[in-house]
Amino acid sequence: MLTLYDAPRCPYCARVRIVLAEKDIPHETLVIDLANRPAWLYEKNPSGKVPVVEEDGWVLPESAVIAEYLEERYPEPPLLPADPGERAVARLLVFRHEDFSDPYYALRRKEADAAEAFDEAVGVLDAMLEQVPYLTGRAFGLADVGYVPWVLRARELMGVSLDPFPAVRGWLDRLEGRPSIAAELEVVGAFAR
Ligand SMILES: N[C@@H](CCC(=O)N[C@@H](CS)C(=O)NCC(=O)O)C(=O)O
Repeated sequence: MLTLYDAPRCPYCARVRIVLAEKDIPHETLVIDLANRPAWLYEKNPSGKVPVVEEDGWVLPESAVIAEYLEERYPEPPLLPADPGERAVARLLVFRHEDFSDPYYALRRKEADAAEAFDEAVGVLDAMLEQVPYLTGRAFGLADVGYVPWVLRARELMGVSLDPFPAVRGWLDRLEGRPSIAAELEVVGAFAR
């Protein structure tokens, strides 16, 4: 049985929750209180961060690596395109996620000019989504999973308006129709209340 060491607020954990839900992978969840972290977490991940997954005593940290592991270990339904070039482009987006998350965290820290910088980063996604329905390309997949937790939190918790970004809004509408993302929206809503 796979165990996810999880924190509901954590968007990196959300990536793993979404992949587990999409693939309907049997698992148990152990919620970690990040404000009062158990010492044993550092044995599983020296950085002390979540998410971490564990399967039969084997542990793996890092959300993007976990997502790829789950994709290979549980290939159905696929979350990467069949075409190697399209797979590479989806991976590139996840690899460059900090181009998006850096302005997101700057906005969360209320740094000067952060709102403009974050809008610019959302604008980059909007331009991509004018060309293709999903960040992963023609179908939903790991690049969408890689970004949606931050976009949901920006909209729901940080008051970011997506009105100027119709392609992002259309993408979110499509994603919110998926049970995995609807469940994540519930998680975010629970700590917004
Ligand atoms: N690169 C890591 C980042 C994970 C991460 O930053 N998790 C946060 C919670 S959202 C955490 O555990 N923070 C505790 C800390 O930084 O000490 C991943 O993708 O899994």
